[in-house]
Amino acid sequence: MAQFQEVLKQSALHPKPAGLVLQYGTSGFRTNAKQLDHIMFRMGLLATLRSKKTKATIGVMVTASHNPEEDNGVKLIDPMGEMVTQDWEEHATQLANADQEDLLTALKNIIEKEAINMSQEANVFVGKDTRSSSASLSQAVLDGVSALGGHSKGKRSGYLKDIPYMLCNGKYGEATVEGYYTKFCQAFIQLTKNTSNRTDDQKHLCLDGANGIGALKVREMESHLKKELQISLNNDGSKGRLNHQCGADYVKVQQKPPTGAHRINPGERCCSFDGDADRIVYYYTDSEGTFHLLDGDKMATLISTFLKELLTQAGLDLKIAVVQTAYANGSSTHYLENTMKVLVRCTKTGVKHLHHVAQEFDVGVYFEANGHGTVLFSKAAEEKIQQLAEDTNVNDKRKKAALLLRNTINVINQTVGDAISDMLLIEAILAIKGMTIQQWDTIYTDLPNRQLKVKVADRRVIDTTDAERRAVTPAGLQEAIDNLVKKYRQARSFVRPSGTEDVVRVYAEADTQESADALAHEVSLAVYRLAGGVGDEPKPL
Ligand code: G16
Repeated sequence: MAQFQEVLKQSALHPKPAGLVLQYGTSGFRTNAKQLDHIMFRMGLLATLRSKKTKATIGVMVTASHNPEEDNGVKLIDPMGEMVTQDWEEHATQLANADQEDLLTALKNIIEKEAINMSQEANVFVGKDTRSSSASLSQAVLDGVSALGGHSKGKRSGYLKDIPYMLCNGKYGEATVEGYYTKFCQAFIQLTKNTSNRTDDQKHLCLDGANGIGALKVREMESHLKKELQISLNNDGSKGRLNHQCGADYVKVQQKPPTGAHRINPGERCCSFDGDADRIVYYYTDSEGTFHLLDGDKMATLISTFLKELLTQAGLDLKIAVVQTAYANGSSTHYLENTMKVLVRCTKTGVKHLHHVAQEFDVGVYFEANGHGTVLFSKAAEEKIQQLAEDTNVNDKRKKAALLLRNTINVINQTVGDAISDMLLIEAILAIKGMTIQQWDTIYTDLPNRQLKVKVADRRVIDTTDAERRAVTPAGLQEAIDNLVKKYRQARSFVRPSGTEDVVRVYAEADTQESADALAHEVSLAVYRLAGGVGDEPKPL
């Protein structure tokens, strides 16, 4: 077949380094950009096969999100904006690791297993972030697409989150970047139009763009907001490096404000995006200069409280749930279950896992503590809300709640976590509730916590169960963690291999920051000693 000859010819230009083995992880392939050229070419091939199989457009995103500038990565996006299925993740790993001379066999195996009609047309959207390596790596993806005769919808340096949005072929609005801005900004303006006399201070938000693509897109979008939200944009990419001492991951893990931002006034509402703008965290400093973080858990609580109140006012009996991961602060889970009386489910790390669980409910609010998440509404829920909003026989209170719910749905990007849409949603809720960031923060108090990383020779020696809350291997590790946790009050800790970096992640929480720090350090030592730590032993904080 001529196509296979072309694959052979082109693949020689994108050779696989001998002995390199990479795994499709939490969010696709991620590693140093220098090791990724062959992976990109092969993902171009795979996306083309996936498009032939689904008879729909597939997305390929070239990004390493929160990771350092020198890294890069790639993930495949299915036609409705979701990550590809587990089977296709396995195909991706196999294709990525096939030796150069076995590439065609690996490709043919997938074609056979999936019964793909090779004469079917294929379309692939390719998007990239602002990393310097992204231009040539996305070209490698395009080479893969064209080698198998696929059509590419351009090497777009667009906002990555509009790719899942556009893949939905207009399900959520007009499928263009301009349509994206118009839809979300109009919904925001609709939602906030009856909020009484907000001052310019209340409309003001300080945003750290992590020197990434989100900053560029916020600049383009600003005029659509008609001054209803007034954004001071820092780390806009004009000088600083991507994610370097800024961005959502830095702020969340370091628990301090980003550098490169203007001096934050006490009580000023601030937020940070990550490098590809799929995460957002909020923060402020109080009058004593103490930093306060409002992460994904706080956002999930604010959003689910707001939605639950509206559903009650609208008299709609819809099942709402919040989906979290093991990183969720114990206080948030306690508040949601015991005060809010909302169903809470816990899944493995990775939005793809949370997304699937959230789909089981009428209204599924899902957020990772790192600020990655969104809200999903079932088709039936959307229809009920729509009917009520149009019903002329219901009382004003129910109707008002239904209209607010309808506009809330319109401000949410249900395809995937999207920092811009999450920001507009949070801003709208705070405006409607007339709430300051401090008032939002006092809904519940986080347990002090600490996240650390440990370098080990091979992080795959750690295997986990129970949504990553318990380690199964290596022997003795979970027992050691259990014994350490017993020494502290209100304590919890777990370890897991990262799916995006070559490290083991350690999380600990306890009644005081000193205890959380000490526990995190002791658990790190246990990982270092029992799971093959490399380099210096972890030091106390
Ligand atoms: C990705 C995933 C997130 C996950 C994060 C960290 O985020 O999309 O769901 O929480 O990686 O994963 P891990 O702890 O396995 O390294 P991003 O923002 O880097 O795409």
